[in-house]
Amino acid sequence: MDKKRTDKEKISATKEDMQTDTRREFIRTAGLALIGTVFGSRIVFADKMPAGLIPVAFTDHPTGFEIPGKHAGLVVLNDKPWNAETPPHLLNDPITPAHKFFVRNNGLVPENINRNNWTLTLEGESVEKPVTFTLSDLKATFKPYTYQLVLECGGNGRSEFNPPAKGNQWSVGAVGCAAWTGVRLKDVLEHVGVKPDAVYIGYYGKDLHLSRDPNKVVISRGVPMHKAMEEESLIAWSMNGEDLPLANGYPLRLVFGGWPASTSGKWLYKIAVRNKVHDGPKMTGTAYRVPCNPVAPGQKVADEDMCIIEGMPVKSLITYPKTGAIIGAERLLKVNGHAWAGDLSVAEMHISIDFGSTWQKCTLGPPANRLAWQQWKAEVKFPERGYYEVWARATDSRGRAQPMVVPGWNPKGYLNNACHRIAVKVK
Ligand SMILES: Nc1nc2c(c(=O)[nH]1)N[C@H]1C(S)=C(S)[C@@H](COP(=O)(O)O)O[C@H]1N2
Ligand SMILES: [Mo]
Repeated sequence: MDKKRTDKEKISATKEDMQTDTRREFIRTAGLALIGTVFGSRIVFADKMPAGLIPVAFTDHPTGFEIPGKHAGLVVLNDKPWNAETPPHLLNDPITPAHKFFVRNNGLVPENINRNNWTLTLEGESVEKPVTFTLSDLKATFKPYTYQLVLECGGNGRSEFNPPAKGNQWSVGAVGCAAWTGVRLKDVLEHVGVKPDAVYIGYYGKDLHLSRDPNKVVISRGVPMHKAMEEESLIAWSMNGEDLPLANGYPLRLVFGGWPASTSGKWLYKIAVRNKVHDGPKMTGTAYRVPCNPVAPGQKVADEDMCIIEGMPVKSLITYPKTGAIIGAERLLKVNGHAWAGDLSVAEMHISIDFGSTWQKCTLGPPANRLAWQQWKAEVKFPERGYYEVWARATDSRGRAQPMVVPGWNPKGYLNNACHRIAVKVK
């Protein structure tokens, strides 16, 4: 990177720029493709490489900025608002520690939070009567539950779409699975009384609009009643047995496992029970909506042909080893990671070392509870020295597998569940 660039400029240098750079670099050194080498290593299955595939060894990018209280290895995409993703090798724990949990903020973190006077109000056309709880009311009135739930940003993987989609250029790390403790939204809704015409809930959080205009709502999304009424849908005050981190919604947030994490409202102070699909900011247009039917890349899509994203698609990560691993003469590698599938579970897990020509079945564990991610592992034997990629592919309980290439283009670059790839060099 140009030494003359200021820190500010560096922050705004998006993944997009870097990828374009790496792509250009790859094309400039196109001899590589012919010789079939990467960083001095022969690409062993070069004959199996899909045309135009950029070796994953070229797509790494540096970090350099930090969010208070978060692991220094998180990749900060933006510092106003804070947006940071977790590189896959830092997601190796079965339960993601708070300091490694990704951050996606649309506005500014609220200031001067006092948990002692924090309240949550239930209101809207479809509640019997508005009710306000203090945090201690909530804890005293309802039974607490703890579930391990996957939160994944709907835009995770956005950086791979072409034509590029605007927004944070997430690679694969806008995901985590923590143990959340709170009360069931269902119990609270049943307690306050919901009218038969209730369709949706919508949340309101205390974060500030980037303009600092207190009248502007940053984001207000929600879920249909059937998701709101699931046992695992929580109003949570704790992550992994401790207070929520400030960046992740302290002191109170919603958690809807398996749905776009944008439904899991942070700094929660109000829930509206609606008699129609909630219409807060980021519920309409191209926000968290995708074409109901596939479209050609770059195509304009009419508003009525866009559908709200609900359960996230099946996906997996290789969390060990880190991409770029060098293997010795034993040519043996233990690989492991997680797999998840929105509202479903993961039925099978496979890996490939020959660009998807053949697949090897992995050992796959059960989820700790519904909507938690599952751990998988495998042992790979490489046939000879050279450059390889390990690709991981999960299949959900309905038989749908991850695509090897980026799936259906959509205007905002959501739902990229392509196979995760890591680079491996065998010495
Ligand atoms: N109040 C509020 N809630 C929010 C957001 C926000 O900007 N403000 N961002 C949403 C989005 S888009 C995502 S992906 C998740 C991210 O949760 P995390 O920061 O705890 O990882 O929070 C969601 N809840
Ligand atoms: Mo998100």
